[in-house]
Amino acid sequence: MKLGIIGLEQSGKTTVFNALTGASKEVGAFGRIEAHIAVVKVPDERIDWLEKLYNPKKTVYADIAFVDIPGSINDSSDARIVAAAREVDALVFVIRLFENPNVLHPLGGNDPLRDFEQIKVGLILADMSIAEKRMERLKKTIGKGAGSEEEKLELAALEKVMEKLENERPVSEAALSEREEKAVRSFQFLTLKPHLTLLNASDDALEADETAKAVSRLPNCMPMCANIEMEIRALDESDRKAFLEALGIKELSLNSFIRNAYRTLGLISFFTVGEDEVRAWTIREGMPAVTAAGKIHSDLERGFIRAEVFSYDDLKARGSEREVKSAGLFRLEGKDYIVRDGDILSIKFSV
Ligand SMILES: Nc1nc2c(ncn2[C@@H]2O[C@H](COP(=O)(O)OP(=O)(O)OP(=O)(O)O)[C@@H](O)[C@H]2O)c(=O)[nH]1
Ligand SMILES: [Mg+2]
Repeated sequence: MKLGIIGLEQSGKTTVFNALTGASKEVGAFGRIEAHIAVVKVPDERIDWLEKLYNPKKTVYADIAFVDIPGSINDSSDARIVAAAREVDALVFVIRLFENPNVLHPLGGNDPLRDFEQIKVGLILADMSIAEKRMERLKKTIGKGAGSEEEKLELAALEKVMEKLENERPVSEAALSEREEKAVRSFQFLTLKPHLTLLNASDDALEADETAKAVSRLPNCMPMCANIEMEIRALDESDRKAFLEALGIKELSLNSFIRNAYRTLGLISFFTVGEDEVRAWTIREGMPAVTAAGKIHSDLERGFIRAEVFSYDDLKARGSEREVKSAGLFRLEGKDYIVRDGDILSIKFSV
């Protein structure tokens, strides 16, 4: 899972990136167009427990890659910004609510709802520009009588997409058929991506009414105080606790952010276990076993025979695989079985 951090200029994107990942990229580097990437492990008590049970050579947690996309997504003059945003699975809007007289707000002053709308406009314009260019080419080809059936389908899909965008609506509302959706998938429209919002507030404003009001009006939003968290992340583990306590902060935002992201993006984890490796895999809810198998290796998807499944909860309650089996809680499932959160899978395949 790759999350792209976007927003207006100087809203604290790089600060949020450092705070969440523990990186130490330069902040306040206005005008520097360089994306950063960092991977964080997704904490999961279930993996901790499985590790103790199986004592594997290797334990692998699920991970999330954060991409810090510099500048403003509304700055269509820089194609690199939009290109970086296209490559992620979901977007994190960073919206400024911190007070800092030394940092100019590009739109004059703090107004989270306005900034949120502004970011959405930026995404819509970026998508329109892509769709327009492609439609022009397709129309030329088809006009000459040279268009294939696929190209005609693609054009029809893009017309649906454009109709939404022109009405300032996201591509996600275009109600494309499965074939149409496939025909335009490669454009990676930004307004098709799910998004979360992080409100970057001053440390004394986390509990303020203004903050609570903004959080309640923005979708999938949580507040954080990015520059304090960034400083705390940079401390030794032992100093960290004392600082958090002194500031009255329960925990750093990363864990609750991840929980929020899993919920909002409809993500779940399944596990593979054994003496060699205990590992968590993140997938979207509703994924059939055969596709989930493909996350592990493409051969497992191609040569899928069946999945052997039991649940983490049953294993934890019974204490061993043998007990799970003798209780009849061990199942054989086919390709179409919808994988559930906490399933422990073993894929039988032949290629
Ligand atoms: N007081 C205060 N200042 C902050 C906070 N977050 C960021 N800043 C300051 O705002 C400025 C911009 O922060 P960055 O994290 O570089 O912002 P950005 O969105 O990455 O900026 P660009 O990538 O250049 O668009 C820096 O001077 C930060 O120190 C905050 O929570 N409180
Ligand atoms: Mg930055």
